[in-house]
Amino acid sequence: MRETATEYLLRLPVPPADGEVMLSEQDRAEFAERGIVWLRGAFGADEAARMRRRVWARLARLGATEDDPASWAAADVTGLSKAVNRDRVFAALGSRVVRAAVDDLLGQDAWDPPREWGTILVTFPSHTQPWALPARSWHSDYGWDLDPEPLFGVKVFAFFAEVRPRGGGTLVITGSHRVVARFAASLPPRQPYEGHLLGRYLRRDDWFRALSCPGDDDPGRPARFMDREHHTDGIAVQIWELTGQPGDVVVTHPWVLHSWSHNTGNYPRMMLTKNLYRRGLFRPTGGYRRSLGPAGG
Ligand SMILES: O=C(O)CCC(=O)C(=O)O
Repeated sequence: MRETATEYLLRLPVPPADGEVMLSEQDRAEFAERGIVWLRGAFGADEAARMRRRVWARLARLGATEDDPASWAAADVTGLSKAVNRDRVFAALGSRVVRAAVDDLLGQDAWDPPREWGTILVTFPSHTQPWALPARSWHSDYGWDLDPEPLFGVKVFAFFAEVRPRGGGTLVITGSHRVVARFAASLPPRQPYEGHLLGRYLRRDDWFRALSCPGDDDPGRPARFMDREHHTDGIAVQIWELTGQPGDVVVTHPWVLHSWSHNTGNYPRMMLTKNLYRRGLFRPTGGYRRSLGPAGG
């Protein structure tokens, strides 16, 4: 086992000497430390506008129209993503910039661009209560039983409408991938996968315990978690709200814990998210391989 969780996750593929490199050294360091990389303007504003038009066309069938905010509350967006995400307008998320950044993180030719580029996340504004930090929904979409190296995937978030602070953008716990890695490294060999073990491990720390405590309606709660870092055994964690302009993309480490958030803004939150995996991770018989081995094959 390596000495620190940081070290555990630092080994990204070495960029090819002659190929295109999208991420700077600083981006790579930020990804290793905080688990997040920003790609501003990763696809076109015009492409984002086409995505919005596609979503509004579908929403119109549910009774919600863009120019009538009073019509938004009644629209049930369940199933919206499945209904439209195969539309080719969303393939714009797989832009040259995004693919090159994923190449930098997973390695060239180590992953297959997906057929569909995402789940569409729409949250209408609600002003019935003040914006609050959720307690219960923090999770990662990837199991902690995956081998951390080589990096087994990345989770991509994209904005196709402007998302302002408190406008429903996904909340992420920066640095949490390292906490998950440290947890995974602390387990005995062949530990059976039990989802609750990670939650139990996190709650040993006051900060994580307070975060997941329901009914904490202290108005200072968001500031406690979002305005400063907390150090848990030497790893800095902090909650960041993903905000951005149409065409911006955020790539996160697959173990970064995240949650939905309330939209107390004035426009629906419109984002896309896609979980990408290293090639060969899934078995043809179902489930994923716990380890791909040093060669990743
Ligand atoms: O609605 C959100 O922003 C959260 C999305 C999420 O939890 C996920 O994609 O796993």
